[in-house]
Amino acid sequence: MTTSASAVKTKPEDLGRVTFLDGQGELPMLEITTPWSTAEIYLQGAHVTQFKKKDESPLLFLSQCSRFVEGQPIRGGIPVIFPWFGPREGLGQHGYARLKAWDLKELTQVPDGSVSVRLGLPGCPEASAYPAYTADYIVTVNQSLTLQLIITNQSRDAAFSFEDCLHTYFDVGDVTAIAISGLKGLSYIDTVAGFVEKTETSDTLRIAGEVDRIYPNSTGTVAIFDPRLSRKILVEKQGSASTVVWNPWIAKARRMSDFGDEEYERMVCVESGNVASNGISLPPGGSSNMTVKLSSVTLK
Ligand code: TA6
Repeated sequence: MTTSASAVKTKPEDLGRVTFLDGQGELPMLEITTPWSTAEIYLQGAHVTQFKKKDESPLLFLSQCSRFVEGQPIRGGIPVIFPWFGPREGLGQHGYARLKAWDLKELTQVPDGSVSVRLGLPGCPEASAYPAYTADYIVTVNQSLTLQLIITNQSRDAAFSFEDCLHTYFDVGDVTAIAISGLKGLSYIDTVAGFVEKTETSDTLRIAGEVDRIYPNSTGTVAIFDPRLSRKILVEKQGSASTVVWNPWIAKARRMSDFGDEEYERMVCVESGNVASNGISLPPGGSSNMTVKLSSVTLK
């Protein structure tokens, strides 16, 4: 017997809930609760700072030393990197999208209990260096966390070239005990070794020092096996051609004032984007849609 959706009444307590509040540094944020999970999103940078499934430890790492100051990046969670990745002469690192307060455009309580939030990057002086564009970010919270970054070239006559990246910090039990799979056979730029190009030959990548690698043309799923937290994290994606893996290790951790000296032990960044040779050039009216799904399964 089939039951039409309209006949099935979702009980209010089974719907997801959104609470608006002042978070750290009095910055406005959304607290999202679903039947399976909780999440936090700051309007500053449209920054997801936490996602946690019930009966599991947080999926994302957030530094205890992070600043929560308008116009400054939050350290941890999922920084939205746009319209450029990495350092840019005379400009900040990783673009300006993560420094701006995004507009809340739409909140959706899905009958199945999921919650979806759509945010838009407002205009800003820095955008005058580019053709007219819009940047929309949709965060969907349920048993997993799905992120969608949609960039549209609103110009009638100019191409719009940019890089984008969801710079996700994952919480791990012990970074030296994790194994990262899904990168074997790919070439990568080893920025720690002077940006030389190498090939990933191992089945899994392990972290035993500073790692800062850009894997171009990397479109597949990456998995993080974490024996300490007895879980496997999956990073599945569409519309992303680059993967970046980063851990600052000891010396760089010490140099970062918004990052605890020992915090490198509890995090790894597996980032999904379109950077360097995978940068995007949109024709007038064109759109890009990068979708990244973050999920976890318990290791038996
Ligand atoms: O994604 C890796 C990386 O580019 C590293 O080189 C490191 O700089 C990291 O991003 C953090 O950058 P941030 O500007 O947030 O300190």
